[in-house]
Amino acid sequence: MNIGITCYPTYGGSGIVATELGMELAARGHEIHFITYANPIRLDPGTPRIHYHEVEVSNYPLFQYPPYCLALASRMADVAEAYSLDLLHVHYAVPHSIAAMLAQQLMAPKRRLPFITTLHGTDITLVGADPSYFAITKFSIEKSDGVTAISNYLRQETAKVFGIVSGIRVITNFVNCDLYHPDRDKSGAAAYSPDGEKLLIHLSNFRPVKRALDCIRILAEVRRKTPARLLMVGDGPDRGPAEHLARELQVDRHVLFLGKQNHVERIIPLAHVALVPSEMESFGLVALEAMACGVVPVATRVGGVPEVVTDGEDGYLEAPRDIAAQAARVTALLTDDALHARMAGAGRWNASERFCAEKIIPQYERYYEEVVAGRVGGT
Ligand code: GMT
Repeated sequence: MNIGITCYPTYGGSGIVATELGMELAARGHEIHFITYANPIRLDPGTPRIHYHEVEVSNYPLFQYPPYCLALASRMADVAEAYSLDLLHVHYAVPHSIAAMLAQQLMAPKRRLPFITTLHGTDITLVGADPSYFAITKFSIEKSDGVTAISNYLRQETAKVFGIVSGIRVITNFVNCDLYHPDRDKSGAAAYSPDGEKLLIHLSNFRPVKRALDCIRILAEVRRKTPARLLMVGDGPDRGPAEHLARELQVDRHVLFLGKQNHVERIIPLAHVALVPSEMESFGLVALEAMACGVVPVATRVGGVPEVVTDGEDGYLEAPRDIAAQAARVTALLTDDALHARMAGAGRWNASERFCAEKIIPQYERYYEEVVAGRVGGT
């Protein structure tokens, strides 16, 4: 198939899922056309059957806000025509779904161009529910030829927020289990922990919803009981405040801020525990990536996370903001090797059995076929 994919190309789970989906589909023989304003961060443009079409937004003094959505819609229609796209698949409803709907209308005099919207979370729970975006987001979801949600939780939220009750297919996020795998001796950890302390890791876009500062608080608690170091991967608004808090709590020598990293699969397996203290997650991709790498997630019991992490079996779930409870779980995992090995093994097993790319990508392929054949109605 010839598939157009649009996503936010920056650091964020929805862009990562879209990029990895595109690369998996290309590996299975599809021609994949990314239509975005920048090269998605984890995309290797040299990959066979991967094409990248940049959306340029021209500016003019009259425009206080350059009309990105319009530029995206016309680029989508151009690419669809030039490369005979069978469908558009957009990740994150706002504004990609609206742009796809316009592209479809631009193409309508020539031929049918179906589009699928994948909902990732804040497009429904925050942005889409904002009164200024509510009606247009609901409209574009309803006009989509297919809609997928990354968890059952998000499908239920979409019903609650938008009253859209049918026609949403749950296709969960996935992980490439060959790329993300355990590193049993963790010898590379010495580069980050010369004294041999076990590593904790946090990866996010450092937005307030991720509660990156809680990771610093958890580390300070854990270090009262056992040595540990923390790797903070990513960047965003809470990075500065987290650095400040580390100095305040006098753990700054034990925290390394690594910034944005393109190959997290090389860093995650070096850690023992992944901290995912988010206020909200519709899925929790980082928890899954950690499990695939044999790193035990200590996460929060929010949104779709319980669909990924089984509490007490392959990770722990605690209430958001409960630093003492999360720190106690981390301490137990760092001080009890048998417990850690058992949970790390269960995580790797569950990640491969339930969320491996080989299991999930065919679900997208079947859905594409249904949508192209017109067998899936609008919502
Ligand atoms: O977290 C966000 O601000 C938006 C979005 C993103 O682009 O990173 O994250 C959502 O999509 C991820 C990938 O599907 C999920 O793993 C995250 O749980 C989800 N974030 C939220 O629901 C807060």
